[in-house]
Amino acid sequence: MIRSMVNDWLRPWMWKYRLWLMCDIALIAADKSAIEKAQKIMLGYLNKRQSAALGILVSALFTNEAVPQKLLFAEGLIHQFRVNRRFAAQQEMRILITANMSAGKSTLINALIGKQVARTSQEACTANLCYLFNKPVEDGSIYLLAPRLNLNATYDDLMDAGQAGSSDIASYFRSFVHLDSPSRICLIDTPGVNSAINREHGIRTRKAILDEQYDKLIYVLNANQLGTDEEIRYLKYVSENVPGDKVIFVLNKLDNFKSTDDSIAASIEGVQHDLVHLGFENPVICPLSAYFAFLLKMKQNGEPMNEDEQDAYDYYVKKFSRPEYDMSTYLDESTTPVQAAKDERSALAVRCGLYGLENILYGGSDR
Ligand SMILES: Nc1nc2c(ncn2[C@@H]2O[C@H](COP(=O)(O)OP(=O)(O)OP(=O)(O)O)[C@@H](O)[C@H]2O)c(=O)[nH]1
Ligand SMILES: [Mg+2]
Repeated sequence: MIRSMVNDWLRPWMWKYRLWLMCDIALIAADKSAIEKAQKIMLGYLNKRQSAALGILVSALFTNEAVPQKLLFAEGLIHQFRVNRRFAAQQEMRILITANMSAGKSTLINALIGKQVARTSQEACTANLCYLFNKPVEDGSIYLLAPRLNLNATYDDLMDAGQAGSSDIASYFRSFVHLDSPSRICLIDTPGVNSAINREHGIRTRKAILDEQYDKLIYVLNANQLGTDEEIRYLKYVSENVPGDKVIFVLNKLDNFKSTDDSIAASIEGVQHDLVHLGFENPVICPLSAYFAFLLKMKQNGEPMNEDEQDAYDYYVKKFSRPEYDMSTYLDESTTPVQAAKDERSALAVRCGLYGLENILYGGSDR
């Protein structure tokens, strides 16, 4: 491409084009040695003054200093290259999410990402592993990386890919926790382990627990269905095969609790007691409503909602304004947000438990 463009004597091009081309090459290649190789090829066609300008551009890509005045026309591209480079240099944090069927794994993933990317439903469940990667910037599109590359995947594309086999998706993660720069994160969605109809699901997930590389494992417990034999069997499996300090428990669907019949505090205490009994020494338990958290992110980002979602949202806003539904009060002190929430939605994110969980996952605590 360089040769065909630079070596075109019939089409004298403006000096800016040459430098834009270099920026494009840098953004695509990303790798320093490939960029230097491209620079070397280009130098073969340039005079001294032009070569110097190209050199200034290439060094501007690899510093964090202010973009030189002469290169301001390409500032956006240079800035993007720097952001991508910083992002790529980070260590990726991998988080595997597991549970029995319908505990809310996929809903939780959608809540963490702030978009409907994972299949959620009562009937059609997650059948294969799905890897979801954070992107360095919000560019408004969701990438499907595998099984087939699609740089603007629709909801249907994502669902079809998930049915066909394991899939790789990349999307910007819209987090409530403020970070100076986005982190490299990979969430791994897994099939529910206790499907009687699809025994394969449980086998796939158990294998993933053993074979996948991950820094944290989120175990989702359905608060409306605690202590089943299947749950206890699987908890034992996790406690025997995963180091305890990697595991974070999410006690989900607490929005279904009725203050007259159920006590969130007592539930957490019971779960804590049982987990210790099953071999988890000092379990971290995050109470949550993943569904409300998901709706809240949709609202926060101005995504359209259907009538049912809007009704559910209004109902939860009211319910979670009551003190006993403030999930942050049940969290360990080290994980509660330090700063007061700056607006109503952030306050709700704290109360529904999402903020506390994001804080534990992405920073803000020692865990
Ligand atoms: N009320 C309520 N419902 C929830 C919550 N989280 C998930 N659900 C519902 O529970 C059902 C199952 O949720 P999913 O997210 O698909 O569960 P899953 O664990 O991914 O299920 P499998 O992939 O089949 O194992 C869906 O109907 C969700 O809407 C929650 O916090 N509150
Ligand atoms: Mg699922």
